Amino acid sequence: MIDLVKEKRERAIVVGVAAKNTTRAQEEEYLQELVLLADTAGADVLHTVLQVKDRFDSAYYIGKGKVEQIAQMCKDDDISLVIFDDDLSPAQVRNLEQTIERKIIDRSGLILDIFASRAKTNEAKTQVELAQLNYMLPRLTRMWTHLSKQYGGIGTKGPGETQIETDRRMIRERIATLKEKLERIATQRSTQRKGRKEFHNISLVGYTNVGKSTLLNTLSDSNVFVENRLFATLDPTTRLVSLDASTQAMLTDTVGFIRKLPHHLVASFKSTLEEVVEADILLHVVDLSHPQMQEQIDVVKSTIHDLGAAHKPVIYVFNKVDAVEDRTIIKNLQATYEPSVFISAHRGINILGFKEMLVTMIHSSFTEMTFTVSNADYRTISQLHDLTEIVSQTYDENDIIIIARVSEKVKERVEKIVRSIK
Ligand SMILES: Nc1nc2c(ncn2[C@@H]2O[C@H](COP(=O)(O)OP(=O)(O)OP(=O)(O)O)[C@@H](O)[C@H]2O)c(=O)[nH]1
Ligand SMILES: [Mg+2]
Repeated sequence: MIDLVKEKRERAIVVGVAAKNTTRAQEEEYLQELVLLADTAGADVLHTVLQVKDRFDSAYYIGKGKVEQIAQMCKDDDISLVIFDDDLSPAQVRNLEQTIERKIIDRSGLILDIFASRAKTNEAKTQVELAQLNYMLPRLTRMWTHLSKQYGGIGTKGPGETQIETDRRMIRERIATLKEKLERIATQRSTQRKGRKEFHNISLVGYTNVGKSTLLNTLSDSNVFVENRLFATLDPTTRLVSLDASTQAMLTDTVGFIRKLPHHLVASFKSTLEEVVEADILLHVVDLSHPQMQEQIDVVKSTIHDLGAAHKPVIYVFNKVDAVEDRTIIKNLQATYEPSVFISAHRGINILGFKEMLVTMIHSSFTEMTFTVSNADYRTISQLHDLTEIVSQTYDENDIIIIARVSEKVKERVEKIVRSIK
């Protein structure tokens, strides 16, 4: 894979259509996000083209007149790449390439490209390659291959030239191999997760760039990569976090969500995203200062729903409170989102209050139990210490009476231990 940072930056145009369900203002915001994505991928956007149209053109996505206008802009300004905000059909890509004679890429292709250049671990690389091959399969046209060779750069990384040139059967074989590999990795991951079972597992979820990794760093005093760019994090990171003197939890930071996340990517990242599904509590981190905050919340909620995790307890963590002046926003959000907390992960504002809220939520799932154990039964005593949170221990002649808080997670195991005492 090529490192984008060292590569020459491409010159690009972004194109969007405000069709029936989208207003012009909304599409303008979407295009701004697309410009950020392009920047992350290593392209400088010189022009933004927005067309208001009842529906998408089936042959060109935009009107033919606009296509010709873009072709001219490409010649005038030495543009190498044209990025479209919606997914294009293979036929649309072909038609656009023929008229514009530049590389054409859609939003999904661009996101896949960013993932390809950012993937570091074996698992992430495998997941991205699988998603890319699935995305490419219907788009394998001669023109596409020809153009990718001619221009290189964005949209041509990942599985590599040789695979693009091979026939579809070989790609399908490669897809099957990658799937098998991912299944093996998923098994390993689930074994690792079992090892963390007695801890409370908490997942950070949220739109990209809202401050999830910053929050993980603040809570765990660690140094996870943080950047003011989309998709800084791809691989899940887990840290043991102390919430108060007696409560610890495993906190997992994972990939951020975005609107129109390519479904191949979601499918490929299933094992990574399973971290979310397996968590006991979700922290839905929101960037309070973002103009599209509401839509970002909705995108994340629907992604959580798609992952089958909608039933999990959620705390809405409104971050970047330092960047917002209007306090009435906070009052309104408090009424709508419950439970919620307002913090600045970066500046460390209200982190203590947030930890208290988390501890309360964890403790609400605890039951207090009393155990009478023989003084000499070291094994049971030590097991209870490992699995529960001890409230008190009193001694009589032969026994210890232990009062402890037992979480739902370990209740079954503790009950089994108690049965073996009797
Ligand atoms: N003003 C302000 N900026 C913050 C705060 N927390 C994080 N940021 C900034 O927001 C940007 C994104 O932070 P990250 O922690 O990388 O966000 P993320 O959600 O992990 O992003 P991805 O991994 O890309 O999905 C960085 O520039 C942070 O410095 C905060 O409390 N206030
Ligand atoms: Mg991150």
